[in-house]
This record gives sequence, C-alpha cells and structure tokens, in this order.
Amino acid sequence: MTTAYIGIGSNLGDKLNNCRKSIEMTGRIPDTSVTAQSVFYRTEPVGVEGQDWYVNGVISLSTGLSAQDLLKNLLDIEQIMGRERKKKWDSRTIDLDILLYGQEVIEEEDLTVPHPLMHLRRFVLEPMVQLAPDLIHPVLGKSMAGLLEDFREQGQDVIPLGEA
Ligand code: A4P
Ligand code: MG
Repeated sequence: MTTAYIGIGSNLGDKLNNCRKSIEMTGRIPDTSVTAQSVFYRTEPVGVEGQDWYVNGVISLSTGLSAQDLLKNLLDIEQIMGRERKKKWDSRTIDLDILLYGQEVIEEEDLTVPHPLMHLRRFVLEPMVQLAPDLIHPVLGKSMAGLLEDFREQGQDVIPLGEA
C-alpha cells in the first residue's frame, strides 16, 4: 500500500459540500481508503484574476492502486460531479490533484508527481503541514513545515473554515 496526498479544491456552487462529497467518493475507490483529512480553508484565488474564492483541503489515502489508476479514478469523480473543462484554470465544481504518491517522482505526459506547483501554494502547504509536517518532498528534499516556513509569496490568504 502507498500513502498518497490529494489536494481538493472547489470554487463553484456549494463549495464545502462539493469538497465533502468528493472525499466520500474518493473513499469508495477500489483498494483505497481515506486515512486523514485536513480542515477546510477559504482561500484567495492564485494565478487567476477575477475568480471567486476557493475552498481547499488535503486528504491522505492508503491505496493499492498505481498512481495512474488512482488518477483515472479521481478524474472520473471530477466528471461525475459535473466538472466542465472549458479552459485551463477555469472555475470548477471540484478539482482533485495528486500532490504526492509515496516518495515517487513521476514525469509522464498526463501525470506529474509531486504536483509541480504544490510548494508555491499556501492553500496546499497549510493543510499538508497539518497532516504531515515532517514529510519530505522527494524532489526538493525539505519537509512540508520547512517549505511553509520558506514561503515568501505575498497574498494567498488562507482562512480555516473551522470545520473538517
Ligand atoms: N495532471 C498532471 N499531473 C497531475 C497531478 N499530479 N494530479 C494532469 C492530477 N492531475 C494531473 O488537469 C489537467 C490534467 O493534468 C489532468 O487531466 C491530468 O492528466 P485539470 O484538473 O483538468 O486542469 P486544471 O486543474 O485546470 O489545471 P491544473 O494544472 O491541474 O491546475 P491546478 O494546479 O489544479 O490549479 N487558487 C486557489 N486558491 N485554490 C485552488 O485550488 N487551483 C488552481 C488550478 C488555480 N488557482 C487556485 C486553485
Ligand atoms: Mg487539477
């Protein structure tokens, strides 16, 4: 079994409920269970202008699936939950990203792990530190707590919603 971390985000519709529903569905992926869940955060949109705020969180999974099979299942959940892919970084009902898959480094056409932007996003690092402060990023060689400490980006407000 491999421990994987999944970033969850929604900025369309009932955002908190979308996040919760996606976690429930992720728990039903074959050979996979949800082992921990961060609190949810209300987060300022990063890299896009004029979008509504997001709800973001992170879960950890224990899975017997390959990273590719896990990705397929996550994309299925996005689709079932009615995500329309219009353009890159568009508003979305639900976005499920594989942040980390064990200590594996994967560079395939349709899958890059660790997620290439995770260390540049407060909305990923805050919940990662909650779940696994000492976990080492397999490419950067720093812990999640260390990456958050190094974080210098301005803005990127993340406010805990106070419920998990
Ligand atoms: N793909 C490659 N690597 C991965 C991975 N590690 N996990 C491929 C998941 N998918 C991965 O993704 C397009 C393709 O990426 C997938 O089909 C898969 O084969 P997508 O979800 O359709 O596209 P996207 O989400 O628009 O692009 P991307 O690059 O995933 O963007 P992000 O990283 O999801 O960023 N601000 C706040 N506050 N909160 C957010 O959640 N999210 C984004 C989008 C921008 N700003 C945000 C947030
Ligand atoms: Mg995505």
